[in-house]
Amino acid sequence: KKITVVGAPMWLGQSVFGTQLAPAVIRSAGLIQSLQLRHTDVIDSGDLEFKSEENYCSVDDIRCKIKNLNPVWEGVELLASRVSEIVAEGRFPLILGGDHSIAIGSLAGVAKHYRNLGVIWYDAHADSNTMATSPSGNVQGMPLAASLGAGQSELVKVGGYRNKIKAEHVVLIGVRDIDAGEQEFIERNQIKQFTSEDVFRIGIHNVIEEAVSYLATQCDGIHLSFDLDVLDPSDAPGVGTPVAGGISLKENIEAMNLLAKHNIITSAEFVEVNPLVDRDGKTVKAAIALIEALLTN
Ligand code: DIR
Ligand code: MN
Ligand code: MN
Ligand code: MN
Repeated sequence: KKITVVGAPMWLGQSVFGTQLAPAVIRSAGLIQSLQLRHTDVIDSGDLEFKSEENYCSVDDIRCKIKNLNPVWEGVELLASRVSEIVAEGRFPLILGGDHSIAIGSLAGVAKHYRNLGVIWYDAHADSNTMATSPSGNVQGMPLAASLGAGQSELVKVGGYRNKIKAEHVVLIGVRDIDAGEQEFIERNQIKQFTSEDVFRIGIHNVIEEAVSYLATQCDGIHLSFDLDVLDPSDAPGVGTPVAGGISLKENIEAMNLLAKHNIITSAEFVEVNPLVDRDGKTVKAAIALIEALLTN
């Protein structure tokens, strides 16, 4: 694989300061060198420059319902352009978040190059809110809905087009904290999901095999969007919104190994690592181990 690593140091899609530091911390823990041991062609294209000041608009403005809409929107537009260039160069984009709002930009950049892009969305959450259903106003909780064409028009039209992906080409894995509005959205759009309970019940191996056979025949590429909060907080404490009852690092590494064996992932992002709330660098190390497992061949 020819890999280009790009950092998307965003934190304004949620409220806990620190996710913007993740790309630099993950690099200094040795990610690039480790990838270069496995692949002859790895480029580190550095971090995008995002605004870092919170931006609240006046309370009577409808756009206020979405926290930091303007700087998040500008950031994801920038990421969409960069990711699109990487794919156009025939390279594999490995995107380091940043909070999960960046997935709007990643998908906008990638999906342009595919007719039927599939998405495997690893998360404790469903990220399917719109400003109408969001309990928090955080864009972090909206990227899947926005990419499917639902929500605030700026976020829906990133990259200059809408509906990056189709609902039938999405698989959620590890979900266990879904808001009422999200549940309704998932049912209405018939999005395939494997909850953390499903993973415990049928095993991660079967979950991945089912997800792969569900997507492989229909999709010409598959983007992996990996929110570290899918892991159990004991293995990944360094995230802004930890949820108990998650999947172990060991099982997630097994999942990445299986995806690598199938050789079907064409782009990937690892998001929501927050070094400021991490313990002993556990979450940073987990992210690196997952990336290494995914990108072994
Ligand atoms: C919640 C939390 N559903 C929200 N979402 C998170 O704010 O919309 N996603 N933390 O990763
Ligand atoms: Mn998420
Ligand atoms: Mn999450
Ligand atoms: Mn189809």
